[in-house]
Amino acid sequence: ATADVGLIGLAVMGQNLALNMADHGYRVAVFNRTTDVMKKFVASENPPGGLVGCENLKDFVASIKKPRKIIILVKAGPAIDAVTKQLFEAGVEPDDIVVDCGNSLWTDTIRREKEYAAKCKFFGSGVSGGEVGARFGPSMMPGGDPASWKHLEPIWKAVAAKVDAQTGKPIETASPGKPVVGGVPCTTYLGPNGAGHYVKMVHNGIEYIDMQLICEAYTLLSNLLGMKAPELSKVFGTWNEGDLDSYLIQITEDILKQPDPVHKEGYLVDYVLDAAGQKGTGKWTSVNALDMGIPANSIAEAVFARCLSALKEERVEASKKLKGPAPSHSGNRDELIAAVRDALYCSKICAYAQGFQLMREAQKEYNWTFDFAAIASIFRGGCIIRARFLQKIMDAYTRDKNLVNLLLDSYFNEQIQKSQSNWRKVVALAATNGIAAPAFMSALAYYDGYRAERLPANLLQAQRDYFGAHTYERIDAPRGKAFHLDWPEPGRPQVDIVPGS
Ligand code: 2AM
Repeated sequence: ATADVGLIGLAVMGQNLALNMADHGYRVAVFNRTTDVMKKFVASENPPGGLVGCENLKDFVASIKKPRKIIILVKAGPAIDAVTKQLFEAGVEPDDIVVDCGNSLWTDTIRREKEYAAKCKFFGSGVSGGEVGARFGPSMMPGGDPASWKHLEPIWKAVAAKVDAQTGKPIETASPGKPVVGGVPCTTYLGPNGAGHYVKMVHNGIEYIDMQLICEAYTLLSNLLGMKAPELSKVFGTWNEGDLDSYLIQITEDILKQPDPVHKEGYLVDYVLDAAGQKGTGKWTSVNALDMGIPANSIAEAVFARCLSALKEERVEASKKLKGPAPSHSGNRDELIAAVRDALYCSKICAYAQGFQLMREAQKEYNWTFDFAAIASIFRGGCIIRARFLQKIMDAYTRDKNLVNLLLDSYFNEQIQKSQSNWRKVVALAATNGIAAPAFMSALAYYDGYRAERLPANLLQAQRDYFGAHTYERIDAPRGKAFHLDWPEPGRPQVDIVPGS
């Protein structure tokens, strides 16, 4: 056995992660169900640590030093179980560590760790950063048995993205065979069993809303100001130099100036069909929020926005029948651009507040102890939501590790105070001009709801008591004490009760 680590599943992510590890001097055994893919890969690449191409799982397992560290990067779902079971037949032993680096549902990871405990150490790790991230430094979100983590840690720290220790900015960038040296790695042990995959899921939920917010800024500016793609690209370019500096804003700038490869004129974005796809992590995040009763409404809104977009044919028909105002704007153009920027920033703060609130709740449910500053820290580089903003979140949780909600942090509170009138203006403009901006709107509703000392749930509780005798609590009685009124029949006169009796 000569390989330091093994990797199964040579699709894009698998190939790039294997090369990343080998760039750091690890000798990597590789296997793929379709052998040709493996052969082509091994024939075309020659990274410093070396690749050991294996045509069957027995050879693969035999080629890895013990305790074996085996990364699985196959399609999430039943394939993970299938491959894991094949590994047992191929000679994997109880001390070997099998790491699922895919986007698995965290409850599956919890189940697998238990189910396979006698046969291997099953470990889960989120990996974010797409193709380039996997190749030159992703954000890695490991969760599982702490003793196994000790074996994985050197590899994870080596391959993860690095940020500058002082500024928190991603260190750009490695090239094949020349990895980044130094810097703070974007990986940290998150907790036992499904903790890594849970955090990765919430990362993706945040990614959904981050993307949706950018799309809403884009649609507002293009509809209200008639701005075209290259002009919008410049706006995003400017935003990328300030608080909004992030990977997603940067790629938006690039996307918007991309000419269409088919037509001689025009821009690609204008030819892309407006029907969004999704693979499920945003939905899982939202379902989990509903299950736990945590208001992650903007994350869910971003998922629904994709669902609504996917009803393309239905929308085309509806657009002929359902009327609304025609968007127009007569005010100052630069002021509106600045207002949309502010709306985006405030909404983004709410989106992250929701994501972190979810993790806060989940840790109670699963007995994890999350270090939120560390989580923000590993989101600073490598992953899709990497942004200057994450440094601010890290600072907030460093100031107060028990911060109840990001909105309550002094920095974020101040940012919203500064920008909320613009945020409200933009939401109002969206409404009066008939432009759907669900993420901006729901984030504002979250903000206003969260800061409301009194919500209309008093009436709601009375309604519930009225039709279902569900009882209500009173503001002048201790919490938990239930009251019920024998409500009069609908339409009958009010029962004459003397207040206080
Ligand atoms: P393939 O090249 O043989 O299709 C992404 O789909 C990766 O997961 C690919 O490397 C694919 O292998 C692998 N994969 C998907 N389902 C699998 C399964 N049931 N067993 C093994 N590998 C699988």
